[in-house]
Amino acid sequence: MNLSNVLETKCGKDIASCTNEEIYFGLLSLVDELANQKQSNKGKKKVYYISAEFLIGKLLSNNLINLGIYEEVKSVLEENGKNLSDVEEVEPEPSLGNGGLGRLAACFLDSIATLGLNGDGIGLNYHFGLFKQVFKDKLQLEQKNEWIEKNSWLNKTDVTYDIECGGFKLKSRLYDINVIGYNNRVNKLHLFDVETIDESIVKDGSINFDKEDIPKNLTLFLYPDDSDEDGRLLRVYQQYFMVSNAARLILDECEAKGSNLYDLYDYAVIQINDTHPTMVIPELIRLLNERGISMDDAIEIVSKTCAYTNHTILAEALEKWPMSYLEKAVPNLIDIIRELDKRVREKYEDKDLYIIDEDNRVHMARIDIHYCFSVNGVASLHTEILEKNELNNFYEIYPEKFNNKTNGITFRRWLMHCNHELTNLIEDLIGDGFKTDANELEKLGEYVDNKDVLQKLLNIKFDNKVELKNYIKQHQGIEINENSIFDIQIKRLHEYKRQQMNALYVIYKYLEIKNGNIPSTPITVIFGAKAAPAYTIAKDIIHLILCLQELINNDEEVNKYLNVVMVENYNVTYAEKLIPACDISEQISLASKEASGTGNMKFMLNGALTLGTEDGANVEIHELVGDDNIFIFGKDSETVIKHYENGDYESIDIYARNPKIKDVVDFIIGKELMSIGNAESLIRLFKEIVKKDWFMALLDLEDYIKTKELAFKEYEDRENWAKKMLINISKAGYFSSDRTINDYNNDIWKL
Ligand code: 26Y
Repeated sequence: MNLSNVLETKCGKDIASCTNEEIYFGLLSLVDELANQKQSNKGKKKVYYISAEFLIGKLLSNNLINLGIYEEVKSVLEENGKNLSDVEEVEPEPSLGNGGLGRLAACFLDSIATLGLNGDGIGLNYHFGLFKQVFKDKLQLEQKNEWIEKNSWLNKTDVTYDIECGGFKLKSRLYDINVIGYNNRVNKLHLFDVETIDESIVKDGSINFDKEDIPKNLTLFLYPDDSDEDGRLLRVYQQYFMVSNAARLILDECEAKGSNLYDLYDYAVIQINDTHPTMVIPELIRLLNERGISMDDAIEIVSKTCAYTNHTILAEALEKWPMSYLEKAVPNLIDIIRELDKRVREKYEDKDLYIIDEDNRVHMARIDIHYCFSVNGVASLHTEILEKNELNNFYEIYPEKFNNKTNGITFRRWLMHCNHELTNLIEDLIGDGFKTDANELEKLGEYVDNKDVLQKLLNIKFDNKVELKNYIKQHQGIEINENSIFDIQIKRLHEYKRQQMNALYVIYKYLEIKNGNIPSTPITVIFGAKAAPAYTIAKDIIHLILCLQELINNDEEVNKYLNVVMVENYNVTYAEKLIPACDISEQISLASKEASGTGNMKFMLNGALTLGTEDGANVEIHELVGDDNIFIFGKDSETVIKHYENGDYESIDIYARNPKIKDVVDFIIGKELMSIGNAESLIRLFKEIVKKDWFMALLDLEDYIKTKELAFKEYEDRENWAKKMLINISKAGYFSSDRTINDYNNDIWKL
């Protein structure tokens, strides 16, 4: 293929005279054509990964990489005076996810296709997806995120279903996105939409709409604000719409391949991503009943087909729907849910195992655990906590169902695409085998004493910092110092992730500098996070960070040594710029609360050192790199769990007893911040920390400050630091999602 000619034909004129937008659409059509040549839906058994989120990120460059034509496209464009990264800017980022769970689903799809496995994703086609974050007056505003218009990766299919919810029928429509494996097959991401959707009911610059008009609003947003009853009810409708379509599609595909439905599990395995798709269980049972299969048989068939992944132990994230909601939204499922509950009650006395509790709420995770053949956690500590604590009563009765699958990330996006320089260096040193077998990164270990290689690593990090600096300048007008230490915390905003503790460190450092204790190397603390629209304290934390940003960056005495930046509208695209530029990766959740984390893996792979607690996959990173190549602090999960059990943690004691901590916390309501910030918000946050501190930021603050200072000190020895970077990269192979998917396949899916 002569790429230059093909592309000119696609664009309808010579490349040099095309706009970036014309080139983008030309490339898009070229990619789709190449993908369709590869299309393969072969293999008797298929995994269906059902998820409310698929945080896939921009697709152009990744698809070019996976098709093996990235370099060629890049040089053809260069020959014509065009730049691939300018073309990339044209593509809007699909807004189909919110955080780790959605990004994990996207990495998994990449690995499933790359390993040549038969597996599709199923989800919803949210028109405005997760909101776009804008900062105004140092507060987060939410706006609708219009991504579909310029994103033609979505292919309209002729698949439609009639879905019956409480009160009305909905006509669905399936859209597909090709999932192109690296040098391998093409699978599908199936996204269902409702035909009657009406984007015009959302006013410009807002995310408000008439929540009651389900046929018009069903797929407008991801997790619409659920602070009111209508919002919560809408979520139930969304979930049912997603799984009812999924169930029909799965049954149709399996029947077409020759299944008599009694052998469904020989044709399909359904991975339920958290509890959001749980209703697929009763819905499948219902559809099998409709097709003449008895209740006993249907339950058995479905239980042999479905597997559940748990992503959290946070009580508030474990979904429990009031029966009254389900009666309203999904009347067709009520009898079946009651039947599933009845069978549990007949067998067990322990009320905590019941699906319907005393308050008439339906515990979704309990449906999964009783009626799936596999229950997995997402990091070894997380699975251990599920087995020993959170789900211990279930583990006692179903020990054989429980298993661990430590999360992973796709190295195509999180190394080859986002960090070309590092990828090239690695390839020069150890060849390109690591691209398909991530464990080969271990070979880098040979170079720990090679000064030339270590210097190259530092140079690449520096170049990436310059790139990030330019990107931030261009997008937010903020100037940062490429010669400073880049300390980065990017993840959803949540108290358990403890961005507030990092903010308290910033205050500590500010006060130190004011007192004349100047750091040897300047420090730039970077945050990126969206807060759920109704999560008040999370928004207060954003406000605090934005106040600190203004105060510190404008203070001539301090800003030479310390800067704070909260990037606006943090998303996958931003992560791809931030991660390669990072020196210190902040993974500071309260031990036991972060199921795994996957950002931690991305940073490690790109040569950042982790500053973290013994939580989630940090524990496994620590084991792999050893004490010398990570900065671990804070109380461990056992201690934390005991505090919760005994109810004996009082943040006010720490505040009152430790004058340094008191000074730092008091600063939140001191004159400097109160004069530039919103008093109500700052006072509320102050009180929360002093009086409640549910996620124990003050418990670990002292150790955090000490350990962070140590990390900054070690940064000064550049060569030694580069060694640590190299060791981190060389040990990252375990966190390839190819490894994770192989484990899922060997233990659960058996494709
Ligand atoms: C109930 C509803 C509002 C809800 C919406 C989104 C509940 C949970 C979520 C998202 C959860 C999530 O992203 N969990 C993360 O999953 C990652 C992949 O397993 C983990 O690495 C990460 O620790 C966990 O917080």
